[in-house]
Amino acid sequence: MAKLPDRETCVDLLSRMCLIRRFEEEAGRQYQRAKAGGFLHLAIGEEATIVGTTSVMRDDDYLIGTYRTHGHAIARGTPPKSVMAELFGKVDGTSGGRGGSMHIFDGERRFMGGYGIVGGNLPLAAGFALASQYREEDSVTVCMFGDGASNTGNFGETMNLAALWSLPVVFLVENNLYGMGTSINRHSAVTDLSKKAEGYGIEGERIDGMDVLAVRDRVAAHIEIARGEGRPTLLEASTYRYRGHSAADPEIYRDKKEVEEWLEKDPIEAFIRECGEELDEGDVSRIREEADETVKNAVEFADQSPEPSLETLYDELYVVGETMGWYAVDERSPEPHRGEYGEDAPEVAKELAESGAEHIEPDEERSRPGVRN
Ligand SMILES: Cc1ncc(C[n+]2csc(CCOP(=O)(O)OP(=O)(O)O)c2C)c(N)n1
Ligand SMILES: [Mg+2]
Repeated sequence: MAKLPDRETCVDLLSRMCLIRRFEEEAGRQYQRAKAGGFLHLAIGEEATIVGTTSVMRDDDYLIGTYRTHGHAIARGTPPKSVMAELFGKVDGTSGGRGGSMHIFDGERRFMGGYGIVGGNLPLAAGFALASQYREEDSVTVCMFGDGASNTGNFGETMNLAALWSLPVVFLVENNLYGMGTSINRHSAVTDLSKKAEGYGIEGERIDGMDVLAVRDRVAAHIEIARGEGRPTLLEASTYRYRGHSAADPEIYRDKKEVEEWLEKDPIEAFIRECGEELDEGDVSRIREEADETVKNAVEFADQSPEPSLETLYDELYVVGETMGWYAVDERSPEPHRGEYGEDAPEVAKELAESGAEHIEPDEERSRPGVRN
């Protein structure tokens, strides 16, 4: 068992885990109230894996995750009010309200998102690590993804190149036993996921993802390998999500008994027990009250933040006006919208088109199949 750190660190770890738990509970509630749209994936139960990992990362290290990453951003230091505002689709959200729950991003804190494509973040992680190597910087990339993602082609391709090119990246699979409604026994031929490292000639290790101190201890060791020796490794954290895959999950694929068994290993309760006399009841309730307060303020902030104005609809897009114009189909009103025709396109898009990208003239565009008039 890992050694208990000093009191200040214990308070910090517990505070972050409690904050994520409260945030996620409230996000679920706000989703039921239709304040947050799109999809919503909660990480309740996975707090020790998240906080244990971020607690041993340096500020200049990169973290990249999946669509279940409200907690990852918060653990990295993103203000919960900015994350809540993103869920609400408001301008003060981390992506200006354009990404929503699955696309939290905070470049300043090197939290590189937030991706909806299962396994899509792995090659990007290798890219960050390659950039660090190329620039001769000693920052490390930590890439967190699910057990389901470990079956994707991206996983194999990325592990191979990361190993071949000695990239400073820690691949951390958050094994919560399910990919949507499919249990690991039904989706992976090898269920000890750390063994998948062997085929790429790198080290793999399985850890207890419900134990924040164990996660801290082993992630720190793996980060050290990446930073000091420039070698990638694979860590598998055994964890569990207490809620459904997303907010709309009837959970017919697992027994209530299984959930109850895992509830006994609740990472927050387990850590409070482990802290023993280091933290008394007063400390714990103060930490919980602070989390309540922060989340309450986050909801108020998100509520008050304005929605992005309609005029900004086409802002931040890479391509405006030059391709088929699917973005211009707006069910709400029939007239042409900004960006629908080539002549509205900004200069840069025209330059791109002239240098080889497809440029369709308005008349031609309208006559193409599938293009709505
Ligand atoms: C490439 C791709 N295929 C399928 C999906 C649909 N999908 C969304 S989440 C998910 C399950 C992924 O499970 P896992 O990697 O274990 O992550 P978890 O949700 O458990 O955190 C699937 C199949 C997707 N988003 N992207
Ligand atoms: Mg999973």
